[in-house]
Amino acid sequence: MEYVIVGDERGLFIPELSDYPLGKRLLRGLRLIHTHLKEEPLSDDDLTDLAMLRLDLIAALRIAPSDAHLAIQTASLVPPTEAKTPYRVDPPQPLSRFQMDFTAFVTSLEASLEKALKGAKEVEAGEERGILISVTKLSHEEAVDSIEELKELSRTAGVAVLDSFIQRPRQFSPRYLVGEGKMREVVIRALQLGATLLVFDQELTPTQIRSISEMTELKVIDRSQLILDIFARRARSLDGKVQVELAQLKYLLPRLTGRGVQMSRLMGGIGGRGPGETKLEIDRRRIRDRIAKLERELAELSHGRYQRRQKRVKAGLPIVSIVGYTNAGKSTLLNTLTKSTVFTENLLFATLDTSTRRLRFPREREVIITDTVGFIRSLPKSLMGAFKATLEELQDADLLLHLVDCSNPRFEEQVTQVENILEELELAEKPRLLVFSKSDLLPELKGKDPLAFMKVRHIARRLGAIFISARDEKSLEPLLAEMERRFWA
Ligand SMILES: Nc1nc2c(ncn2[C@@H]2O[C@H](COP(=O)(O)OP(=O)(O)OP(=O)(O)O)[C@@H](O)[C@H]2O)c(=O)[nH]1
Ligand SMILES: [Mg+2]
Repeated sequence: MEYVIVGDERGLFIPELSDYPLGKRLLRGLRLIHTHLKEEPLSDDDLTDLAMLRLDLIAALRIAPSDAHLAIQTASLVPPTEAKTPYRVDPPQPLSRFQMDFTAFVTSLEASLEKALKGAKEVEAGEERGILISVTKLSHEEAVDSIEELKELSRTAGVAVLDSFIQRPRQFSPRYLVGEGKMREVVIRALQLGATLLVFDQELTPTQIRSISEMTELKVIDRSQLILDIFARRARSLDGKVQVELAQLKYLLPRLTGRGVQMSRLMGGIGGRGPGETKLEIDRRRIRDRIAKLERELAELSHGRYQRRQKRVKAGLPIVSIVGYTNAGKSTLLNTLTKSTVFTENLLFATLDTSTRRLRFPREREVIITDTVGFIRSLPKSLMGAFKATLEELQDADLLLHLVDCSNPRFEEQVTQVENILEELELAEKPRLLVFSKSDLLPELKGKDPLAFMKVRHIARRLGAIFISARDEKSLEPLLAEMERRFWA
């Protein structure tokens, strides 16, 4: 007997079961046995508790007022493949005849739940398992696009995606974004699939984070936190680290409720990264102090950055900056152009720090070329603020190369997003060259989806884009010729 709970005729209040954390286990390790006074069967609330708390078993003892006999009714969870509902409800029977070898029962239930999971998705040990949720008024197509990108972000952050839901409610709920019933459904499904994490495609308000985390022990994060988490993993330079920690703390501050559990869940980020375990106990004031300190550090760092910029400007060489959506191939282009080895990867946000190289043209001509952090839709405001310093370098550019991965099915939307962000950064007036890269993938696209291929060609012509393949030096000639023409013709 672990807990004795006294309820009233309306129901029970089940305490936080923090001694029995679910973590990656599929069942709680607890049975709930309770009384029903009016001979009523297991209620919807009972079954919701069973599913939300992942109890091993729920039982109602029914006292019939007419006679003194006790009846018992039990219900337990079932593997997701077996039925529509996540549970099985047994018929009531007299307690005197009730027999159950519970150990055998729960062992076999656990085994069948495990088995159903294994069949569904290979997940590496230790990996976070996420359910993605988009609650939006966008069209279905746009919502799918956005959640596809969220999948990419999850992959980059090392989260295995188990399932995704798109909800398009007529009205947003201020508490849960969707209605409470729907939210419960999603949580139950998540638990059924053995998820450890809910990832929302929309930015959650502090209230929403709080009420959703109160409903479930699953970690709850949103798109912005996911991006911040990726940045935190990838920051290498001191500059980058300071900027990311600053953005994380600023994001966190209004979302702290003062409750230890929640705070640790928020601070933990994915797999407990983020600002770090040791800081879990710090309160708001200390976070504010930390923010102030980081801001001072950043100001000092920006002095160094300013001097480097001055040097570059003084050199009097034209400055070309490569901008574009994340994963467009910006770093690859810089590498091929200047035979360098900036880190590239087929994941989002491979680059966080600016790299600068010299690019030689014939006749002793030179330009300075810089590669920087990629853009993405719904870039968190706090991150944008934090990276203002890095992005400021774009102000010095004489020419922006807007690089587009034209093999990406969402390239058109990505062009628009980049244009919008450039506008926000007040860079819309800068001379620009639109460059469609990864053109080596187009023949394959033409075979697979001729219509999509024609669309790429059509849009490139309409916008006056130059085709290149950043991996293939030869293909860069038209681009180099155009740059020469812009600077020296
Ligand atoms: N097929 C093909 N792949 C490319 C080309 N250019 C880049 N890639 C690949 O695309 C992926 C992303 O390249 P990166 O150069 O890291 O892209 P980026 O724009 O710097 O990305 P972030 O720094 O993450 O914003 C890598 O796997 C590259 O190898 C190309 O022209 N053709
Ligand atoms: Mg890069």
